[in-house]
Amino acid sequence: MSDLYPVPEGFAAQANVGKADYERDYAESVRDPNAFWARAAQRLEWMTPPTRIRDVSYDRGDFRIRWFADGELNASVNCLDRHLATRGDKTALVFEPDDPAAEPRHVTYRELHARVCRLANALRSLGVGKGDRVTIYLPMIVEAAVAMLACARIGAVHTVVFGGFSANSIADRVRDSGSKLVITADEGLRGGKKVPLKANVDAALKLPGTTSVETVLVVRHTGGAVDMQMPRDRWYDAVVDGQPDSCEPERMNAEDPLFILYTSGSTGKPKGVLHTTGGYLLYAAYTHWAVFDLKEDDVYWCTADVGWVTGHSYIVYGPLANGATALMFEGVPSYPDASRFWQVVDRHKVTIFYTAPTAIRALMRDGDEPVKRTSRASLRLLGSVGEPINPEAWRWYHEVVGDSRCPIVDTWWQTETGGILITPLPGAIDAKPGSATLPFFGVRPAIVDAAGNIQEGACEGNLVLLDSWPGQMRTVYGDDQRFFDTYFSTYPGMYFTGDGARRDEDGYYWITGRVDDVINVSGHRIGTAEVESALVLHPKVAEAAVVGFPHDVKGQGIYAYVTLVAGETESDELLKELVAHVRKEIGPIASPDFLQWAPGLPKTRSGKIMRRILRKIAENAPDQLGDTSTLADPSVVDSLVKNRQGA
Ligand code: 6R9
Repeated sequence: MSDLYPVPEGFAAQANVGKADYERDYAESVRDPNAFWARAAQRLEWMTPPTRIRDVSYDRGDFRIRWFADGELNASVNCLDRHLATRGDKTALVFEPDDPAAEPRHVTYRELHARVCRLANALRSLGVGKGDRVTIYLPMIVEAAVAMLACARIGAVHTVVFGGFSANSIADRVRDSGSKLVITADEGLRGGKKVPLKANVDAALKLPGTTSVETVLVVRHTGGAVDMQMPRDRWYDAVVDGQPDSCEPERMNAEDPLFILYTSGSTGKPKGVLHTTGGYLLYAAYTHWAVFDLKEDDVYWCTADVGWVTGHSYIVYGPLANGATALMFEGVPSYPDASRFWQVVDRHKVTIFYTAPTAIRALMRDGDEPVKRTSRASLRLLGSVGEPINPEAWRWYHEVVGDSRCPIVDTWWQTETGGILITPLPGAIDAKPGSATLPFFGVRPAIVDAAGNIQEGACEGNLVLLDSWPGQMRTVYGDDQRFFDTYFSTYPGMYFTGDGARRDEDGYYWITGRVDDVINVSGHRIGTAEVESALVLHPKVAEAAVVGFPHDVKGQGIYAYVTLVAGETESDELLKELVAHVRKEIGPIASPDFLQWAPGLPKTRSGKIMRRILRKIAENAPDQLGDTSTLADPSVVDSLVKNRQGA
C-alpha cells in the first residue's frame, strides 16, 4: 500500500516497544489479561499490592467493573514521592505563560511535592477529607496540577471544570457533584485576554442548589480586582503558605474514586464520568510511556487544557507518574502569532508534542513560514487527539512540523476510556495518515452492524469494545443506571463507544466520527440536546433543533434551527441575543456558528424531529435529503432549504 509511513529505522532501534514486543505482548494481553495486567501493575508503587486483578462482567444483573480491587495506593505518592530519591531536582513541570515576554517557570519534583503537600494540609484544615468533592476552575497554571494532586493526596475527589464554561455550567457541575470547596483564580489569561474566573464562580454560587460549597480558594494570578465574600472566600496564598511541606497521604483502595469529569452525551445534562485510582493511574502511566516512547530526558508537551480528559491523563497523571518533564502552556496557538507553538518548542527543547487536529488545521491556513522560521530540531515524536485527523492535515503535520522525521501517533480514546485505546506505538506500528491503526495492549475493539452482529475482515460500522481495560470509567456519578443504559444496553455484553469506524484489509481502524447526537467542535464534545435545552430556556424560543456540519478548521460547527413563540418577530438583534444566551448558559465553546429561523421543523407524524434532514440542509446537500415521505408537513423543508445560512 503506497500511503504507508513505515516506522523510521532509527526510531525503531531505540523504541520502548518494538514490533515483536507489540505482537507478543498484545497476544498475551488478550489471551491472559490477569497475568498481563498483574505484571503491568508493578509500574506503580502500591501500599498493598493487588492480588485480585480483573473482575468484570458487562451483563445486566451481574454488572461490575473492578480492577486491582484489593490493592491500595495513593496517586499523588506515585506522581511525586516515589520520584524524590532519584528525580528530586528534575523538572516536573515547565510553565510557559500566555505572554511570551514573561518568564517561564520550572518546578522540580521536590518543589511540586512540597506545594502539593501544603495545599493538601490546607484542604484538610478546611474540613475536606476522603470522599469529599472539590471543584477546580483554574487556568493552565501550575496550581491546576497542584490542586488535582492535593485532592488525590487526601482522597478528595476532584472535578475540574474547563475555564471556557460559564457560571451556569459551573453551577450544574457543583450541584451534581455536591462539591464542598471550589479552587479558582482571580482571572485567567488567554491570548492577551482576561477570563473572569472568580466572577464566574461568584455568579455560579448565586444559583440554586449550590449551597454545598463552604469555601472558595482564590489563586492570585493576574492581580485583577475580585469581590471577596467573607468568610466563604479565602486567598489561596493566605491559606497555603505556612502549611507544613509534608503531608501524610491517604491510603486509597484501587477502586476508590480519583476524579469526576463531566462530558456531553447525546441526551440530557453532561454526565459525571467517574474514574477510580488504581486502574486509571496505571493505564494513564502505561499508555503515556508506551505511546509516547517516553525516555528520561524527554521534554513532553501536550497542548490540551487540564479541563479535559487529555489534560488529566496526559499532562498530569500519566507524565508525572512516569517521572517525566511536562510542559504546561497557558496561552493559545495563535498568540501573539501563528509561530507560537514552534517558538515554545525551540525555547524549551520539546521532544514530544501532542495536539489536536483543529489546531493543526488552523495553523496550516497560515502557511509554512511561521513553522519554517523555527528550528524544531528537538522534536522526535508528534501526536494527535480529539477528532479524526484528515490525511491532508496529517501530511502537513508530518512534513512541515516534523520535517518528515518524526513519527505521528494518532490516538483514539474518550473521557470514558481514561486513556488511549487505539493508536500506533511509534516504534512498532507503521502509520497511515488518518488511521488510529491498532489497539493498545488489552484492548479488544470490534465493529458491529446496527443489529450488533460482529463484522469480520474489512468492514464499516459501529465501534464497540469487547472487554474491559483498567482505565475504563466505573460509573456515571450518582447514576449507575444511566451508566449501564448509555454504554452497555445498545449491544448487550459490549461497551458501545458512540463512534463509527472502518477497518481496512490490514486490520487498521479508521474512526469516522460520532454516530450519536454529539458534535465534536474543535475536539470539544457538545451534545445537541444541551444546546437545544439552552435555546428553549429563552422566553422567546418555542422550539430548537441543533445539528453539526462540516467545518474546515473546527472539524464540526454548530448549526441551530429556532422556532419562535407565536407573536415574536425574527430580527438580527434577537439572533445575536440567542447566540449570547447560549454562551451564557453553557459557555463560549457552545456558540452556534449559524442560527436559522425555522417557522416549522421537519417532523415525523409522531412528532419526532428528523435531524437527518436538518443535517443535510446545514451541510448544503439539499439533493441528498433522502426519504421525506414520512414527514408530517413536507413544505417546511423547502422553506428551510431556501433560507439556509452560511457559505
Ligand atoms: C480524548 C478525547 C471523545 C471523542 C471520541 C471520538 C473523538 C478522539 C480521536 C477521535 C478520531 C482520534 N476522538 N480522539 N476521533 N480519531 N484520534 O478527545 O476525549 O473529549 O471524551 O472525546 O472524540 O469521536 O468518541 P473526549
